[in-house]
Amino acid sequence: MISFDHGRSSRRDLLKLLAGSVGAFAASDLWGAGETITLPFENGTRALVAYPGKRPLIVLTSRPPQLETPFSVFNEGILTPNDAFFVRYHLANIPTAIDTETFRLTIKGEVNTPLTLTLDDLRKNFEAVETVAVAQCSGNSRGFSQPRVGGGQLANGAMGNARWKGVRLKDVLEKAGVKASAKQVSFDGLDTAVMPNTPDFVKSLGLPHALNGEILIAYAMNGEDLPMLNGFPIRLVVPGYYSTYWVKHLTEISVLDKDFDGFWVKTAYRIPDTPGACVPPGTAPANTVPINRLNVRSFITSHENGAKVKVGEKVALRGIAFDGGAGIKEVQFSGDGGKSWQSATLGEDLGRFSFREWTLAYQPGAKGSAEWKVRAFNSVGESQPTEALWNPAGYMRNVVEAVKVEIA
Ligand SMILES: Nc1nc2c(c(=O)[nH]1)N[C@H]1C(S)=C(S)[C@@H](COP(=O)(O)O)O[C@H]1N2
Ligand SMILES: [Mo]
Repeated sequence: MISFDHGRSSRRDLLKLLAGSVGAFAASDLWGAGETITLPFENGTRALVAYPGKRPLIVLTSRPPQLETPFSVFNEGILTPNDAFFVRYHLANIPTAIDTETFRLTIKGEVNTPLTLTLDDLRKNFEAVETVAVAQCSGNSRGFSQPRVGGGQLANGAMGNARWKGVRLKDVLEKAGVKASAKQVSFDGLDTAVMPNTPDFVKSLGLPHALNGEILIAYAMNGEDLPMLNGFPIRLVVPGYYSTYWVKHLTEISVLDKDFDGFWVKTAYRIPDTPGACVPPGTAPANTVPINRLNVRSFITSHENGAKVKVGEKVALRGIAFDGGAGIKEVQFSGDGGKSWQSATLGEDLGRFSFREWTLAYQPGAKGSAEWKVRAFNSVGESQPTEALWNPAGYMRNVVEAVKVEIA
């Protein structure tokens, strides 16, 4: 047995263990650990705890683990380090040990040849491909919703950008031979619910999407095995789509001859079927659709609320922008709360699904409090709203953000 040790992973390890069983982290232990962080909304105080393979992250819940990335991490680089990548689960029975010899991925349903693949089969019999892509939880930034909404009260750290390596879902489905009757494809991971009546976490995609060649069955993240908490040994990567579809510990793919009607697609993770996926605050939508593509977002990462800068000195501003795959075309900065805007310089292009770095040398003109804002535009002209849009689940927040700074 080999204990799970971040960064020292090896494909030859027969059994991966999540060292120091996650179940052993009781809420009292978390608070006992001492270190906390306060997110900028009511009831925003959280413990910072280092789970196995992770540096101290913001604990939203401990069973199952839901960990948010401290925002300062996004200023470290354009790829989010594996040990800082956020963690989200729905069901408490999560895998903490995986035998890589006996692990299997099955492909069944409306296919000519059902497949049962080992991890070696995936690595040896299919072309390896890499994509840099942002995983963002549908509820990222939900804690800022006004009026407040139910669900995990997240600040802006339920997102991350990684270089994913694996095989194309398309290639695997084509090897199985998709029948003409196929309509949708569903994806199940190893985690299970505690109570028998809790629906298993299963997600689905339409067949054309599943076959578009962009979706990966990923076995590596930033050049290493996936961290256990991010889906070891394989997960789905659906570039441009909210990470609710990125099923972790993927073990079963079913090709269906009808629309999937499981709870996590039919009932949960739905957005108002309106432009901007919003409704008047406090109201319910008449019609909903499954959440899908990321909208445009941008952030200042070099400065956080309360930062102090000197008048007359050039400030090195830096941040990130991303969208659902059209690609970021322009980022603009405002030093005066949104009255005037200037273009920032875009950094290296790691592909249309990645964070895009932006930088700007900016010289504040006058002393006093200032509101710095940033907004992005993608290649099809979409941008961000100046006032926050609202929906009952607090999904898809992408308002133009403001950072309050003091210029002395
Ligand atoms: N097996 C499994 N996969 C899952 C989930 C889950 O609960 N179980 N949650 C999904 C949701 S809602 C999100 S936001 C992402 C989070 O991915 P991460 O934990 O690697 O950050 O995983 C997705 N895949
Ligand atoms: Mo999510």
